[in-house]
Amino acid sequence: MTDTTELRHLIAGEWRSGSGDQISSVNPTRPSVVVAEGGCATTADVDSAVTAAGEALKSWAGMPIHQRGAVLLEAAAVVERHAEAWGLELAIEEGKTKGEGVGEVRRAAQILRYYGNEGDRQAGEIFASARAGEQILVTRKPIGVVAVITPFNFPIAIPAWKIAPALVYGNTVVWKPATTVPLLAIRLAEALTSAGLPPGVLNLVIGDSPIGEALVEHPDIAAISFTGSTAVGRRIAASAAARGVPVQAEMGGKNAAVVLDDADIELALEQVMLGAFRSTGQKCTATSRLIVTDGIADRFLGELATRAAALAVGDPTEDTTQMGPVITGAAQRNIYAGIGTAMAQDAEVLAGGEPYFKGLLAEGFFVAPTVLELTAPADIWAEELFGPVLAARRAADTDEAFALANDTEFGLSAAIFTQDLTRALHAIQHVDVGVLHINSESAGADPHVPFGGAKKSGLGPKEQGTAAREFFTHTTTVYLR
Ligand code: UN1
Repeated sequence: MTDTTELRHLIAGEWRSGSGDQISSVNPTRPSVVVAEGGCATTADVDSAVTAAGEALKSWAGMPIHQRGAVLLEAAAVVERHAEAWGLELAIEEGKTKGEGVGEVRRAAQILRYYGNEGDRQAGEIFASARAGEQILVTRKPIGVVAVITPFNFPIAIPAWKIAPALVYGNTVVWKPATTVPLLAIRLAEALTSAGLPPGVLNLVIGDSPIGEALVEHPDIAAISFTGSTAVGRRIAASAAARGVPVQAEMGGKNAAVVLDDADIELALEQVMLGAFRSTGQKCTATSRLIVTDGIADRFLGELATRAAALAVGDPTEDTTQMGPVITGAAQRNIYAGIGTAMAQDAEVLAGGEPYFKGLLAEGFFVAPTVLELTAPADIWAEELFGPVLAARRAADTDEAFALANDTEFGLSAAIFTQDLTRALHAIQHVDVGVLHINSESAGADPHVPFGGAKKSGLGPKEQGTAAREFFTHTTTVYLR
C-alpha cells in the first residue's frame, strides 16, 4: 500500500470530508510516508454526529437483539475477509508487526462474532417474590448515545470491543479514535456500514483533543467508554461525574512479571520477552516490570538481556521482523527520556538503552529493546513509559516478590511464573490485579471474559464478556403481579 487514503468522517450514514485543520497519519517506520490525510472533524461535526445518533436510537433500540446481532455477525465476516490486507495496513499505520496486525484484525472479527451472538444468551433475571401472585424481573435497556474514545495501540480490536457491545445492547455510538490511526478506524466503520448498520447508529469523528472534549462534554451523551492515558481518563471521569454521566475508563498499567526460583525458565524467558516487546511494549497490559528471585536472577537476567539484544527490530511489514517502531517521535523522545532518568538514578543497562544512529532504525521512530536492572529507587518503577523498556528487580523470596509486584498504584495485569501450586494459589490471593496470568505473558484478553484493572488502572465496570453488559445497559426491576 503506497497511496494516501483520504481521511473521512461518518455522520448520519454519510462519509464526509472534515472542514477542520488538516491532519495526517504517517508510517512510523518511514515518517515521511503519509498513510491517511484530510480535514479533522469540527465541533459542529460532533454536534451533527450526536444528533444523528440520537435520531437513530429509537428504531435501533427497538429492533430485536437478534437482528442487531446479525449486523455484527455480517461485519465480523467482512473484517475476517480483509484480515490480511487490513493487518498489513495496521502494521504500516501503527507499527506493530504484520503478524500481530493480522492477528488483531482477526481478533476484532472474533469480538464482533461474540457480541453478534448475544441474542442467544440470557437477557435478564427473574427473582421470586415474597408476595403471592408476583414475580420480580430484572430487564436490561440501552443507556442511549454512547461516546467511545479509543487509543492508537489496538486500532481495531479495542474499538470493536467497545462498539460491538454498545451496539448489540441497543445503544448508538459516536466514536473518536486516535488521530494516529484513522485508516483502521475507517476500515472498521466501513465493515459495519457494509454489513447493513442503519445510518446514524455508528458515527465516526476523527480529531484531536478538542474534538474529544466536545464529544464527552456534549449534553446528549449518556455514557462514555474510554481507553487511554491515566491523565486523560481521570480528566474525562471528573468532568463526566460532575454531570452525572457514567464512565468506563481503562487506563495505565505498570505490569509485573514475577519469575520464582522453581519456574520453567525457558517458558518464562519466552513469555517475558513477548510481554515486554510485542507491539513494541505499547500495550496497557505489557510487561514493564520484572521481579526475579535471587536463586535464578543472574542466569535469568543474563539470558533475557541476550535475547533482547538479539531481537530483530525493523520494518514491521517484513516477515522476519520481531519488533517495529513506536507510534510517534514524541513517544520515542519520551521513552528515551525515561531511560535517561533511570540511568541517572543508577539503573544498570543490561540491554538496549541507546538510540539508533543509522539507516531505517534512525529514520523511523524506533526504540531499542531495553532491559534495566534497578538496585535503588527509580521513577521508571512507577511511571508507565509505554514502550519496549523492562525494569528488573531482584527479590529474596516469594513474599518479597509479590510485595514488589503490588508496589505500584496500578493494578491491570501481572504474570507469575512458578510450577508450585501453593505459590500460584498465593499469587491469586495476594497479587492485586484485574488480570492475572500464571505461566503466560501479562498481555492478552479473551473476548468472553472480563477485562480491566484493579487499583488506579480502571474506573467503572470491566470490559468484554458479560461484564460489558453492566456498562452498556441499565436495569429495570419489574414487580409483576
Ligand atoms: C491485550 O493485552 O491483548 O490498551 C489487550 C491496551 C489494553 C488492551 C490490551 N486496553 O493495551
